[in-house]
Amino acid sequence: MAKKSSSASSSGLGCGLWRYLHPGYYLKRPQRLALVFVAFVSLTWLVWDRQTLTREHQVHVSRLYEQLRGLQNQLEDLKIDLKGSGVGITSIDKATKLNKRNIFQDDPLNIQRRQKVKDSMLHAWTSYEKYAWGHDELQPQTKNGIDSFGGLGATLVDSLDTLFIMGLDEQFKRAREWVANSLDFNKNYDASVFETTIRVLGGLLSTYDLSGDEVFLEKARDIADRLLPAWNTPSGIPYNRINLAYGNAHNPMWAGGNSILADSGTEQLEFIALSQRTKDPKYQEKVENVIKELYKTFPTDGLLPIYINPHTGTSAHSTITFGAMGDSFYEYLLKAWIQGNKTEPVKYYREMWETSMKGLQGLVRRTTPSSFAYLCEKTGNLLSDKMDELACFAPGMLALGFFGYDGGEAEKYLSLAEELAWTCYNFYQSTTTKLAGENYFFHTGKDMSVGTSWNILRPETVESLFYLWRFTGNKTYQEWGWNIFQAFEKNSRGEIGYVGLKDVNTGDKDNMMQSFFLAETLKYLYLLFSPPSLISLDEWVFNTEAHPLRIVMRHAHEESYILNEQLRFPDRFLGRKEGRSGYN
Ligand code: DMJ
Repeated sequence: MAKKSSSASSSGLGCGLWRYLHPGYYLKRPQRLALVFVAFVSLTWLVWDRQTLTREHQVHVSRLYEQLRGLQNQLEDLKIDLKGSGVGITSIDKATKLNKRNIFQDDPLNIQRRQKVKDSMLHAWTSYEKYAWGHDELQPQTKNGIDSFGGLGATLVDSLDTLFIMGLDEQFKRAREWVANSLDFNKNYDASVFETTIRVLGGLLSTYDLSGDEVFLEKARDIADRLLPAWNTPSGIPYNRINLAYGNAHNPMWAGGNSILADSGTEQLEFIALSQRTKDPKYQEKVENVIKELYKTFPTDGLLPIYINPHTGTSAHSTITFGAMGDSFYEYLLKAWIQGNKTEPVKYYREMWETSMKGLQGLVRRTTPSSFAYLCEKTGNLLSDKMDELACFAPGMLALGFFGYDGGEAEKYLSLAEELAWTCYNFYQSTTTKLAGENYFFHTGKDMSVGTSWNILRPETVESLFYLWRFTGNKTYQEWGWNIFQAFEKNSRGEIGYVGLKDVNTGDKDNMMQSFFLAETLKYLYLLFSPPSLISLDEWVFNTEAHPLRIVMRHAHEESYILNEQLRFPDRFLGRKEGRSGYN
């Protein structure tokens, strides 16, 4: 009986429910139709609102995460200071304290992974030491050194701070001796002002900031003085090549006499840092003048073509891109603002950067079928669906800059940063070797396809993963970085050093270990698996070659600097130890 009655009632209920789905039911009852409509609209709004809330929540969490890290650091500093004011504290006590601070958020998997990255650095460095010592770069297949930058020991100088940060002391000492005794800039060689600045000057200044060893500052001043005449042009926009021995400067023929945007607008951090540390304003004046000159004709979308006429200071008809020849100009607008402590005298950098970011949004398109966001290039009014791997620094830049925005804007830029990072990661994932090609094209219905097929050990994607992990705390970025690292290990590591690939699908190898592999790729990977207090982004700003420069006080009402000794070198021994102890 019970069974029968239950089945009858359920079929009755089925019928009853079914009539609510029939359109005829509502046509006869307009009030109920209105009710259903209102319910539908409210539900849609609720779901949409939940998504917005989730994103807002993510931004709040990121901000809180940053604040928490800052407070943890301050607390540990206070503990160190308190103990330091007592009697008999040793440097080792202090270092132990610092290591405790650095253990924050550390875990065994990270320790293991950074040890692997450190092993790779050791392998790359040892090969360089053995076969290319003092030369600019190692050619691993032919086992020799090559002077692609005029014989300035580019790999050695580019690697100094990585060795220091990883605690490779013996290697660092030997490199330091070479800098002190053998590094000679008096070369009859037409050097690239940009490459020499970001690799050599940047490397020396960073190592000075980390170690406090004056030899690096002396060498930094020497090379900067040799580069400085490049800015003596009618507009102040520098020529991009200069003879290091004789000081005559010019632009490369292939650029039609023009200066290149990235080459002309990526010296601010290094030259400002040098002025701060030497208290000689001449370096800073030259490079800030470039930005002031560009400001005069800065377009409303903040996007500049890659060629500038050094005589008039105006743009020549050419491509707009966040890839080759444009990239780091935009990066330095943001970073000069950070380097200047985000104060009044550097506000215009941030304003220009924010204008450019509006322009960047206008270049964003999405692929079909998978909706990967990418950055187009633009010539005149024509957009081309092409993106360089070099432009994969942009997600990191957006993550670094999003804190300066309020509410909705911040969410928008963080979200864009995450989307672009996903695309860049897929540049890697979509090839046979799992290493990215040099650039990509996006055709309707086909998502992404490799254009130029080589991979030369570039760092941009892991750089962005580093920033995104630092700002969101999302471990997915560590996983992606680890996968990329493993692909380098599998395809690029040889018996001697690391090489690039001629083709990311066939795996054919080239014969060059680029200096930025040691300066940037391995450093960002190491930091990706280290506690965030190692080279804290509150205290350091990375130049475009991943050389961390210490942020120094800049005062609103004067253009000279007060070098806050405490800020610069909280403790020489500690400064040295901070990067070393506890990190394997
Ligand atoms: C590096 O020298 C720098 O990161 C520069 O800004 C761009 N190119 C290389 C690395 O790919």
